[in-house]
Order: sequence, then C-alpha cells, then structure tokens
Amino acid sequence: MVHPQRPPVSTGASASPRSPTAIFGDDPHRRLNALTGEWVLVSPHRMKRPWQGHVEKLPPEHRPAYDPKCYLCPGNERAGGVRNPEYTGTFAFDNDFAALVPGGSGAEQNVDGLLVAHQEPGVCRVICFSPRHDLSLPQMQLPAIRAVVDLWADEYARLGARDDIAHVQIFENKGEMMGSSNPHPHGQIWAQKSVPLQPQLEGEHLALHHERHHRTLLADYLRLELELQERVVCANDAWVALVPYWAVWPFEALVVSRRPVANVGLLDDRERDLLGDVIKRLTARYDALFDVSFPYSAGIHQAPTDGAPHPEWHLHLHFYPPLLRSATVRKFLVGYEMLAEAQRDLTAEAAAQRLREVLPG
Ligand code: H2U
Ligand code: ZN
Repeated sequence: MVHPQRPPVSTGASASPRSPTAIFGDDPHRRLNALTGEWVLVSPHRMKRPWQGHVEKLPPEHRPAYDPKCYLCPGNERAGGVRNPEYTGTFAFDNDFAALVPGGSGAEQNVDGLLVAHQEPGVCRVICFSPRHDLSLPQMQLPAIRAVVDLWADEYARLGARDDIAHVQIFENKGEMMGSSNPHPHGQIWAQKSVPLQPQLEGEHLALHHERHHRTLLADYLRLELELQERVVCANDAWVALVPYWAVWPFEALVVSRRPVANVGLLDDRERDLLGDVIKRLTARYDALFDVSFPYSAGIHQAPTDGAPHPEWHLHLHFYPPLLRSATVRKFLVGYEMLAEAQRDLTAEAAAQRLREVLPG
C-alpha cells in the first residue's frame, strides 16, 4: 500500500546536534559524500543575496501524441533506415550510434604507467518509455511506469549475463539542456566490460562500510535520514526520495530502497510498483518547482554484473537537475568547481523543503 506520507517540515533550527543547520548555521562548511569520498563546499549565507523569487516563464510546450518526424515514435524510420515496430508499451533497441560496441581486439597500452589504455567492449541500448511522444515520466500512468521498471530489470539481467559485460548503466537525459536529442520519453543503457568511475568509487565505499558494519552504507544512511526528516522529500513503503546531505546540484535527489537490494532484478512485485510511484511523485515535484518540464540526468546505480556476490551493493537512483532558481537560471560547474571542488549555496535541507512543499503527497 502506498503511504503518501508527508514528512514533518523542518523548522530549519532543529535542536538536534546532527542537524547541519544547528551546527553550522549560515557558516560555509564542507560536506563529505559518503558514497564517493568527494567533498562539496556549502555556502548557505550566499542564498541571502537578493532574489525576488521571480520565476521566468517559458512558453508552454505543445507536443503531439505522435510526431511523424520523431525517430522514436512507433512505426517511424530511424537514422540508418531501420523502422520502429508499432509498439504499444515500452520498446528497446541497439543504439544506431553506439559509443560502445561488442568484441574488439582486446588491445592494451601501458608506457611507463603514464600512457595507459585498454580496448573496451560494450553495448548501447535506447529504451522508449512510452509510444506517446507527448508524455514524460511524471505524466505517465503507474502501470506504464511499472513496465519501464520491468524493462530495466530485463535489460540488466540480459546484458549482465554476458561474459563481456561487468557493468550496466541505465540512465535518462531529459531536456535539451541535458543534451537529450529528442523530447520523446526515453532513456539509454550503456553496458560494458569495466566498471566505470562513479559506480566504482561508490562500490569501494559501500564495500568498506559493509565490511566494517555488516550492513549496507545506504541502509544506515537511510535510517539517519528517516530519523532526522530534514532532507526527505517523499516516500512510500518501499522507497525514499531525499536530497542527499552531500548534494552538489541544487535539487539533486537520491532515491533509495528501504530494503537493501543489490539490483533491479531482485525487486519484488510491490517494490517495482512502488519505484514507479516514487519516481512519479519526485519528478512531478520537479515539474511543479518552476512550472516547466524539468531537465535532469538520472540513472540507476546497482551491483556490477561481474559474477561476484555483492552484499555491499544497495540499489539507488540519482537525479541530477541543472536548474537553480527558475526555468532559465541554471547551475554550471565552473571556476572554483572545475579547479577546486563542487560548491553550492542552497543547502540540501532548504532544497528538500522546497520540493516537499511544492506539491502535496
Ligand atoms: P539521448 O536523447 O539521451 O541523446 O538519446 C538518444 C539516443 O538515440 C542517442 O544516443 C540514438 C542516439 O545515438 N539514436 C539512434 O539510435 N537512432 C536514431 O535514429 C537517432 C538517435
Ligand atoms: Zn516521438
């Protein structure tokens, strides 16, 4: 059963010594990302810079349910000449311009440990969430989102079973701003022989924590977040969406399963339905924030498919949206952030509160 439970709204001045607001107030401070070991500089006092709360409106978007020129719509021809079937649910195909291809020479280079490279085999897939050109995840019905979750699980299992695939990255670029080439609701999968950098860093931190405590890092982190209720955005019986303590992007979110599960294939029926529910509620909040189809890159982090047991892995989704104050004011990682480390002004606690309050439920 879905509990549209609304966490108590943080007063911002909680007496808890574990609340960063109580400890640091408006003082600049650095927060550690427990998943990756990276740091982020938080400068809450800078949010006091004058801002009238002005929201620039973009003209409303009108998209047809079917676009004869869209290469993802059912029955249409793609670049390269292949025609899509008249699909009525989800639809996945091999990317016609794949960044990774199967096979290869297995060649390696290592010159004095300074010029180091290896050939990388892999598979790239494109996944259409819906035949409807005009929808995106928050507008889709729950059973249709559930079908997307099932597709993720099928693709993870099928690709992960291959000997030449040790990692399956499922992701979505939404909106032109994030480099999405087409508004038709779709995501991508890049599966490859090596575990790429971000999941590798997370894997190392998850493994250290599991070794030490025999619980997953995210189970312990989630327990803290549920206790503190400062950064939780919305939740149901199986999932919690929150703005992580170490968030870099203004309205970054982490969706964590209540049960420590290593990959999407291990989610039961109810957890799959409820994943759709939490994604719909989080992304609906995003759209409501600036009254615009909210751009983001989002993706699933889960256990490598290298054949090893991964009791340390705890499935989660990251949402990285670039918007800061309106439909047009974006956050770029520039200057100090390129040369030193990530920085933000809006605290994770304030961002979570905005997301909680923008919509009921
Ligand atoms: P993005 O919108 O996130 O770029 O994803 C769309 C993908 O679709 C992109 O990787 C592929 C592009 O290579 N594509 C095809 O496979 N066939 C086409 O006909 C056009 C685009
Ligand atoms: Zn389309």
